[in-house]
Amino acid sequence: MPEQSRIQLQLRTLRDTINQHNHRYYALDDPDIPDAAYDRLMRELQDLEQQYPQWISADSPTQRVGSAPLDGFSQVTHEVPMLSLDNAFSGQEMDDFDRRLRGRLDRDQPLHYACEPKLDGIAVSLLYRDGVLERGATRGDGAVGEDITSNVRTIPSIPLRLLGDGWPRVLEVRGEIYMPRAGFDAFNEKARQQSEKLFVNPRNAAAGSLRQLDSRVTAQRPLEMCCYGVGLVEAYALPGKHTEILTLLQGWGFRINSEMRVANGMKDCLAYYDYLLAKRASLAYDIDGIVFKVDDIALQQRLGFVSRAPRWAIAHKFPAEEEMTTLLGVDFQVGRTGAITPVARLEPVFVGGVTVSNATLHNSDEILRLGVKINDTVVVRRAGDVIPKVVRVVLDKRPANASKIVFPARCPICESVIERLEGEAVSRCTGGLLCAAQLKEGIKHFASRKAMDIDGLGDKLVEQLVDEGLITSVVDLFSLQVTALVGLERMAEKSAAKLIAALQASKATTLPKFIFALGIREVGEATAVSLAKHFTSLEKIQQASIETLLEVPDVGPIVAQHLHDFFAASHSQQLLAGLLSAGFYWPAIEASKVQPLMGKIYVVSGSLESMGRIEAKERLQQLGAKVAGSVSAKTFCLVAGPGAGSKLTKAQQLGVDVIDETQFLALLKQYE
Ligand code: D41
Repeated sequence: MPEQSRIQLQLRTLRDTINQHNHRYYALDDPDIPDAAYDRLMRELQDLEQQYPQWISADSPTQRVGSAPLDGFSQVTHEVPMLSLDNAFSGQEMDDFDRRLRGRLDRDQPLHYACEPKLDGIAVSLLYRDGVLERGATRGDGAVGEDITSNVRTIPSIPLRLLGDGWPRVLEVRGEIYMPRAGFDAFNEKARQQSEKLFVNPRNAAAGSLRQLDSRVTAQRPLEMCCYGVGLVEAYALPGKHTEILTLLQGWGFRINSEMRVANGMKDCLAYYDYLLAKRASLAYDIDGIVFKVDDIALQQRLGFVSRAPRWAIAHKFPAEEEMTTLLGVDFQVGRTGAITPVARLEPVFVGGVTVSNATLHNSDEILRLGVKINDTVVVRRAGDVIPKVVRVVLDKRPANASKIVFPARCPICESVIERLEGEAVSRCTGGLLCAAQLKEGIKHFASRKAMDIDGLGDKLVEQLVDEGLITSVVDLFSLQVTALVGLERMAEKSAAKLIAALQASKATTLPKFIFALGIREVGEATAVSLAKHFTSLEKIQQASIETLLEVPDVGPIVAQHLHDFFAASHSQQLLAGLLSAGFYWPAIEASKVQPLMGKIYVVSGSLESMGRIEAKERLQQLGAKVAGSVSAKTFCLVAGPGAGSKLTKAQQLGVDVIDETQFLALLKQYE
């Protein structure tokens, strides 16, 4: 094929593909590929068109951002076009942007930039005449949008009448309508209970809600609006800075983003980017980057715009939280309690800032819900530090060789039968401690920091010890000899002797840690502490009936049953006898000891100078407090060191008491 027609074909194919995605995204609120993949297609088309400007067609998707308005809403022509934003995907591209602007302005000094989180919502225009909301419209393609007045009127953060006075006769405010995450989760949860269709993400939920022809439906949706600029303004001298204009709008009753800052120069901008990227997961709403705008309006005017985007603004995109990749296969992992977790093996993909090659598929119901097959193209999501998961299948890309995922009937490790109890989502291997996988996980748990804290007994070593047949239970750990250990990978005489000393040292423990280390189902650290306090001795816990177990605070019927089953099983009795004869001991617990913080829930967050978080937690527990992992309305007090982050924000939002390290130490001292 001649070069010329090859390129034209490539252009046409790209445009067709993008148009199809546009239709699904804007019109159907049902995107089939992640935003990042879409952005890449657009970039590819833009690059190609830049090389061959003679073949740019008027109907190319690069020539309008957005899609045509739907039937049912009347059209609105924006008197001042709503521009689009250029993107930058790296610090390098940001530096290039800044250099370009300063070059154009012939300026050496740093520029002041307004920094705003880029909300992932729907851009809208609100028109006020004599202070009264007259019309709300979507951005549409920037030139023509849809009249959604009756829908925007239902949104509480949009003033129907401006506050104060002295506003321009005609004022067009522009901003983003979005659905905060909490509202989205609640909405989807309700839809799920009523077996209705779920929204893929908050952005599509916001778009779908705004596109309702019946505004009573829109009124039920938790939408918010945050403004980022003005359009048409008649007979009014606006302030000379973008940030001052937004502050003025705030005074008239609009919401502006509380994270907005002014940065002096590109270095500041990049620091702000890092700051907000770290905060991203704890924000109440989704953002997909930062918008940087030259703050000085006179400079904005000098810079002007190219095609449909201002030269003076740019969106620095965050790493995408969703990406597409191929499902290569599924492994079935066996956990400590025998729970079988299907894990997707993926073609490695960069998502949420790291390369991901495994993602959880949770359980067999989830595989059914997703309708996923091996060799499918799937969307993987990794947000914050949350473990990556497969969120949906791209059915359009299903290959001919897609094959069904078969959930095994027998344990892949020990071949015991896998069972799934009625009413439970989890399938379990019935092999118990005869299953090498459960044994390994149980030993890892026993040795872990919050349990027996055995230095030098890491996961890899536990696996070797079991695989080599050196141990068949935790009790065997305590009769290991240096001679048996030497010869294992990375195990010289010195480290073997150290490990044996650490095993020896671990025998001096506390009753709660000992109970926790046993790995009884549903018995976490907090429950172990409650049990120890209530019964004060191991014998009494072992002998307790279900009724007496239920008297313990935090112990419900399920936990009581698990405890009872555990202590009734002969292998548990052997385990306990073995550990006690190996020499485990703990200080007696005085039943009558006063517990001044009894019933109070504390949370410890951030770093403390005088002790680690684990010690801080233990000191609080000794005083009777319960220590939780996250802040909720039930939290009595948050002990916050530097870096307390989202827990601190949450505590402040909920009005929970917060104390710093000095106050914390004073509290401990008071009860010494
Ligand atoms: O938060 C946003 N999504 C946002 C979007 C923002 N904070 N600022 C924006 N500024 C502009 C310009 C500079 C063109 C006035 C925008 C958008 N535009 C925008 N939203 C959708 C298309 C363009």
